Amino acid sequence: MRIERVEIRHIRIELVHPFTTSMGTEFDEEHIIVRVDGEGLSGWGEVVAEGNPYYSYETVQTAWHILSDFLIPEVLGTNLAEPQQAVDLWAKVRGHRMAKAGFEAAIWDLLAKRRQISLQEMLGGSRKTIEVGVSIGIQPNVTDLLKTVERYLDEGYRRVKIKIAPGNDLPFIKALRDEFSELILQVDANSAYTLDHIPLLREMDTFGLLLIEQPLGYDDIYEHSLLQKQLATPLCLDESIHSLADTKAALGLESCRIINIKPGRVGGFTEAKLIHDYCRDQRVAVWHGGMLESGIGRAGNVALASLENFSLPGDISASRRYYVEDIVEPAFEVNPDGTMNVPQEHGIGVEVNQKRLDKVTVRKKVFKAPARK
Ligand code: OSB
Ligand code: MG
Repeated sequence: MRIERVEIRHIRIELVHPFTTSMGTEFDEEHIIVRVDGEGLSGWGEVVAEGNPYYSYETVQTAWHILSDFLIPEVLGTNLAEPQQAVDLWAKVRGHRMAKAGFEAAIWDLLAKRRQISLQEMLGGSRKTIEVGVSIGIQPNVTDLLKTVERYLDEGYRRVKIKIAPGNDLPFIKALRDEFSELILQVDANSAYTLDHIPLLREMDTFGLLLIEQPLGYDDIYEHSLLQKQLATPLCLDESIHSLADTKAALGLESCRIINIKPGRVGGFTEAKLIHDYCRDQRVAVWHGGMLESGIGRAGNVALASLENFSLPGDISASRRYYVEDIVEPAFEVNPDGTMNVPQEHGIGVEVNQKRLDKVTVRKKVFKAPARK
């Protein structure tokens, strides 16, 4: 299929609740929406780089630059039959994995629509529903946290992740354990601790947590291996894992026992699948992380999370947990049993609401292939 046109939009959507982590507080989310057109069909993807370089070095600005000046020119006007061809075309671009992933996702959607199959089928997933959880930001106090968790449990979520940081950890975890003894609970530090915190982390080890996510340096693999030896709770790496190679290093060094897969962080569905398959063969559990995506990115996450080895609930929540209005229809919902349905229509399986997309668009750029000679 010839790639005729690519459109990128910088979007900004207001969050329903501010989201506080060890990296700061977000009130809205900035991402890039990629639309790829060919043969009268449109494919959609979302670049999850944020407005600031606090989670990743990539930002909306760097991704805009890399897409405009390197990735789009490489692909525009070429004939693509497989996403792998696009991956190969921009392999010479080092890093900038979020920029690549959002573009690759749009190409997957476009090619799935041409084949008249769902993105789920094209990725190799089969489950009709996936288990989902909710990621809760640092709350002002224990009372607020308990209320927030209770509300999400009422909505059906079966697994809760709370963000932690030094000074905002043990009392919150203890209060949740006292109140909800059976709760499937995990914590995410976003690199807020060091090896000096080992005594504190060993205390955290006593609360029956499912996992502790990225306690140490955002690019570290070695020190996590030292920490893992001292804890019974599995560590899970997020920020440190950018590729299959990082995954092999982390598992080889026993730096973690669980891997968080986010297609944006690892450069797209193609690399995500390699990591998924490697972990499956090593009998290591993976789960699907989240980047507060709009429905466009969420649709891709849901399809990917339907692969067999995503055996733990993902950070994939209902549209309304994030945004007042999603930019896709239907919005994503969580079922009373804590699962989410995997769209079965062609491609991402949800429709983009153009009016709502226009409303959240900050700027837009269109690239057209030269006319065929
Ligand atoms: O560390 O998993 C993270 C959101 C933005 C950046 C990093 C992270 C997160 C989340 C949100 O935890 C998960 C979600 O999308 O529900
Ligand atoms: Mg994380």
